[in-house]
Amino acid sequence: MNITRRSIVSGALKASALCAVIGLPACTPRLQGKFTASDTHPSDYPTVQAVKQLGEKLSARTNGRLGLQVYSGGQLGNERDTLEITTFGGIDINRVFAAPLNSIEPMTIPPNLPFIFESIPHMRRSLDSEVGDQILASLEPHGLIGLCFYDSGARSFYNTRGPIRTPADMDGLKLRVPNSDLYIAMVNALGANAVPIPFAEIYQSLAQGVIDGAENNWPSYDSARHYEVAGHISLTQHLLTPEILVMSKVTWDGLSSEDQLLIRKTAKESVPYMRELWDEREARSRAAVIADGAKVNEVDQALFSEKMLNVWDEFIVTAEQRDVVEKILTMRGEP
Ligand code: GTR
Repeated sequence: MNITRRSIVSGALKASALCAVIGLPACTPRLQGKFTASDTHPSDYPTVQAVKQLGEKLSARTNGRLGLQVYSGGQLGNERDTLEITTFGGIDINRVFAAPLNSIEPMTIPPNLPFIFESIPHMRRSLDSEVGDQILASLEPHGLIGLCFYDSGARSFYNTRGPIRTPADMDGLKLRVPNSDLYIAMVNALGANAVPIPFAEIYQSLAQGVIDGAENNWPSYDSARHYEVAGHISLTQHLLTPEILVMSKVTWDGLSSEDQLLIRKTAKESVPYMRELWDEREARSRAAVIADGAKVNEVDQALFSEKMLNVWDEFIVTAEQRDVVEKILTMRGEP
């Protein structure tokens, strides 16, 4: 469906007004017909590399008519703010973690449930199935076109104080979580105090003692240098939640159906490439932080899941969410 010039302009206007209000450098004018793409990670991170390659492919396939200008390192703002700007059309493409979408669309809750995926292959085959398409499609009424999922590995807790072996070791710890009520409930259920702050503020908050710890995957722990200030990482691996690549519906509606198809297809094609980059980077980051002195300890996951599983009932409330959760659970145990 094509949308009128006026609605594109009004989308852009709303976006720039919003940027001005929240003081973001976003809403950059589109450079030489290129879409703007946002990512909180630095340019060598697998998500950014995958989106860059997606842009190159789009450009090659359209003789340079389509392309991407990737703003990495959180240049356009934190994920919550950039998502809002994306819905207004001020940013065209946004690679975000699935958690900040929780408050926008309840169908993004299932892949954020603790311990729902039993392994990386289980997570990948669930998101590659119709379940993944159902979750991606659920974003459209919110002004976002879900293009694909990227890997984000396993998230574990790390902190400045010492090894976490049982939930009792988390008692009273101030732990940073992404902006999602589910994450707040999950961490509070373990006896810690959840503190939602943007990703870019974690390092400083750890260094200043505003928080005692956080949770994330090996590449983020490494690349944002959190291991320098929170040197104990405890392998709870409580989440295998993915990243999501979204496009602004304002931008999308201004494209021909051929271009829409090309973008969807090229985005899906970038997934295996991203996974290759991810697997390599995860191993490299793990080795690097250990070599730099991070102390790693294993945990008995059952002690953590026992406390965290109650959040499933609290956050899975609609029939559609239940359907997705059931489908994911039936995909367990396959090779
Ligand atoms: C990372 C994810 C980021 C960001 C971050 C967080 O794993 O790639 O997009 O959301 O986690 O914890 O906020």
